[in-house]
Amino acid sequence: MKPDLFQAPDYYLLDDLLTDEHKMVRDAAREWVKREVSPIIEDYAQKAEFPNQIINGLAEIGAFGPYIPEEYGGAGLDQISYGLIMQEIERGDSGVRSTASVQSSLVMYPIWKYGSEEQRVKYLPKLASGEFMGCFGLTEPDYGSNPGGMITNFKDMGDHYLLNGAKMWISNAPFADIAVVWAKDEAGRIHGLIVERGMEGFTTPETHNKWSLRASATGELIFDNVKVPKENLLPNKSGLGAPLGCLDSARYGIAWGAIGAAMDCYDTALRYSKERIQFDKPIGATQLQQKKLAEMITEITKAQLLTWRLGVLRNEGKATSAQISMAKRNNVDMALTIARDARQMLGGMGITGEYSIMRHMMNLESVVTYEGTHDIHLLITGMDVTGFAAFK
Ligand code: TGC
Ligand code: FAD
Repeated sequence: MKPDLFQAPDYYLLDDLLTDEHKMVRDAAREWVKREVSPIIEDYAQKAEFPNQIINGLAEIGAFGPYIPEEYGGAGLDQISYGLIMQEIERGDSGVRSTASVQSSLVMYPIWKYGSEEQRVKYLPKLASGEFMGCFGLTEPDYGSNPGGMITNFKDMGDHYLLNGAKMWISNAPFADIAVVWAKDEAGRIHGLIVERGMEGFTTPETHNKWSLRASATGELIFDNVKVPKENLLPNKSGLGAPLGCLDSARYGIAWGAIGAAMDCYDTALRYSKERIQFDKPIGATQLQQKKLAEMITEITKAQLLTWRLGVLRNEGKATSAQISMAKRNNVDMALTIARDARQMLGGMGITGEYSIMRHMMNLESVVTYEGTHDIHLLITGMDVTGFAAFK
């Protein structure tokens, strides 16, 4: 793979909107990605392997629980710093950002928000340091966009719960030490349970042959009469709103992350367009290639503004789920369009692992699907503005 020459586009001088702390956190993540992720990620994606050796580094740049209070081992940062870290990591690879998103927003967040004090103290510091890795089980084979229909369930056996069912498409599952699993009680109400690797009847087979997110490990969670201790139930929130609340935090991170992938594709295509000569002039001097670049930088700038504003609203506790949904949908769609155009601009070279673009493009096909598909997010905005839930 070519050396990482990334230069971040900032067309509207948005750095002026960031505090010194934001820039420090962002620059540390950017440097780490250049040093530790860019040189190895293409090989790991080609091998379809998660690079375990980057776990400590992810913890050191604050990617595990950026906004979790320091008393629980988190970085205690604000929402814009969290977003900037996700942007930089996904600039390297969406699969690496997936690992960080799941750990922070789908495992640490529910334990922090819905867990008991004992659960927070037991799990959060180990998750923040990367000593424990976690995964989040919501999706099932027959219930993806409609998780409320889930059939995974648990029964109260007096001194423990008995968990049965299966989850599918679970990021980090093959190596996770713990899983935050969403399951129905006997009354049909959804609760979160912390299931630990090693519990009898709990297995995590890996999902193979993905063309997307190849550097991220994906698997199933199978529960065959798993005895879960009663103290592992998250006591402070139940109902579908509990897992969906975690998704708000993760979708917000993805909205920033997608900008990172888009920036990398734009920057690569811009550089290539100045160097690649056809018909005796750089392809960047042709109108059609300039149109692509002009549209890319315009869309990246709009997404940066949207996301920065959303971060301010999140910091003020005012962002709605529908606003987060809009940013996730818009920015991933934007990044996917840019990746496809940038790939074309590199001609044949665009399909090789010499450049990051094809990998980003294939990764984004998962990002546009997980955490709510593009169409489900359109319907969430549609419901928000009309009051009618068209997916029912
Ligand atoms: P609905 O009746 O609308 O809502 C049920 C309850 O949930 C509340 N709620 C939310 N709460 C917090 N945050 C949100 N975003 C919320 N959205 C809804 C709602 O107020 C209600 O509460 P209550 O108290 O009235 O009961 O639910 P529905 O069944 O009609 O479904 C709504 C729909 C379709 C929008 C929802 O199910 C949905 O978002 N579906 C998409 C599923 C999804 O995103 N799955 C993601 C799985 S995790 C994943 O992909 C991780 S990938 C990670 C990685 O690798 O990076
Ligand atoms: P379906 O729900 O079957 O949807 C199929 C199509 O139908 C989509 O285009 C959808 O938009 C459309 N559709 C569905 N309902 C409607 C409707 N009412 N109106 C119009 N169109 C509709 N899940 C987890 O719980 N944890 C994870 O860590 C996780 N990681 C993932 C990692 C990867 C690589 C992938 C690919 C997925 C991951 N997921 C995870 C699952 C992901 O959230 C689901 O794939 C996603 O929510 C969509 O569900 P589905 O695949 O079952 O598609």
